[in-house]
Amino acid sequence: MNTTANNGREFPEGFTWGSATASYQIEGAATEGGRGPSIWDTFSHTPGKTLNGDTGDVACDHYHRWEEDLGHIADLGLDAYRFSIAWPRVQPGGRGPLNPEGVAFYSRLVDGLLERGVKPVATLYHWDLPQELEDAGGWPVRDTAYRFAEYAELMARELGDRVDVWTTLNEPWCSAYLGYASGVHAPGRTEPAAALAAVHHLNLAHGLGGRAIRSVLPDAKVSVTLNFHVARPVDPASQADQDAVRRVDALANRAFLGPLLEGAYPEDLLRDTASVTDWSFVQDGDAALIRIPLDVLGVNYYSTALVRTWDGTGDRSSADGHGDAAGSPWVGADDVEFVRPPGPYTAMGWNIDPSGMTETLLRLHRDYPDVPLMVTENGAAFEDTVAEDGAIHDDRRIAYLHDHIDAVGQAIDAGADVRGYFAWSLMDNFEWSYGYDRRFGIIRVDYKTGERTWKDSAHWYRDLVSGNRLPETGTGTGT
Ligand code: GBH
Repeated sequence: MNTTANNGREFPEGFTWGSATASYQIEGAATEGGRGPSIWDTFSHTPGKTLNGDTGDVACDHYHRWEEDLGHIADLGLDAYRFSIAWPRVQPGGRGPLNPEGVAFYSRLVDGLLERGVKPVATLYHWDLPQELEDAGGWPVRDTAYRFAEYAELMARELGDRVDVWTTLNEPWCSAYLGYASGVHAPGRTEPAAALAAVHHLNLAHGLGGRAIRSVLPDAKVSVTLNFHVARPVDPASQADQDAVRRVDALANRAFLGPLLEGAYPEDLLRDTASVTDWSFVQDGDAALIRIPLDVLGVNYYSTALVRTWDGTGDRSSADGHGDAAGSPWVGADDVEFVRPPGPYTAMGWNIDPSGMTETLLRLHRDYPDVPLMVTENGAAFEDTVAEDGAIHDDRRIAYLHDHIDAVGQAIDAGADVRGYFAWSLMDNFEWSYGYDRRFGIIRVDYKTGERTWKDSAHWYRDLVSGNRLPETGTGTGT
């Protein structure tokens, strides 16, 4: 809360410190224990879809090494651990009865966390849709939302009373626009209208899923995690550039905040996308189904964007961070140009701009003052080098985490109700279309041996967590 010159920054008592992972990125064991295929199995096994053809078949082998990983979580002293449940592991075809062997895996994990005094924060959907549901149409199809609600209810029955926070979806922006518009994520479709239908059915899945959880557990804490885009205009004085900012905000942020928290899609979003779809997939009554009370809103934050309206002349830059995708994720915003923002950058090519974290938290606090916030992901990939003695001096990651946690502290000082912070990620893992090439972990994973090694950032984070205090500076320069 208070900043003192030399002692760094104290966080409010009871502030939750955690770290996060996701099922497909760490578990491996893709065909074991009765697990069915997900869209990410299909996608990653399709030539050309991921860097080096990497797949999540083995990943960090967390499915077998979960107990060792619990040990690291306990040694870090984390208050909470955010993980996701692989839908195709517990309900292989996305419908029908649960697979007891899959459920048992998560049950053991949750019990293991509780035994170590760590709160389980479970996400029901972190992108691994059962392939059979995609074969039936995927998220552009309304029935998928009902299948999700059924799955959510079954899991609430199995783990409900032991899970501290239930998160319905992780980053529906990615599921909808990267999965169905740009096609750089599974299932790799490039159909703009379908992407907007996916936006709606993901929102509907949240509402139906949250209601299903509460039907089993009336006091369950229900949340959803969104990834926020902070877009800034190239020329703040330009009306056209300001309009580009508004359109990005509508597609990326308000397409979710509107229905989830205000009960309607923004008018400007409907107007901006009118040439793509008439939104007839939105049925009477959906608004009421989607808007359910949120116990906490999860915020994932990584970087900012710089945008302008392309005037149609000169070379168009495409700094969307996803290379030469077949399509654009920015449905109906073809003339919005993403300009490479000033650095420094992480190994993802994303710019480092902690001010966007403070801005996001304060905006959400201003617009939804009654909704507690939790930073459910923040972190950075860098090219880590292993020193001769085996140490990993990841100063730049420490600096990144330091500066972003400080930015969270600034938002708290300014009045935002932020309850916790989760570092992405507990360990290096399958970074989606970038495979194993990009490392976000505070713990290194040797993919040949499976060995886990704490990076300097893990030691640094453990000290921070134990003191509930951010030291004045991180080591390194952040460049
Ligand atoms: C999260 O996605 C995921 O939840 C997690 O699974 C993943 O491993 C992690 O972050 C790291 O990628 O295009 O240059 O403007 C984050 C996805 C990252 C997508 C930031 C939008 C904007 C950067 N988002 N990105 S840029």
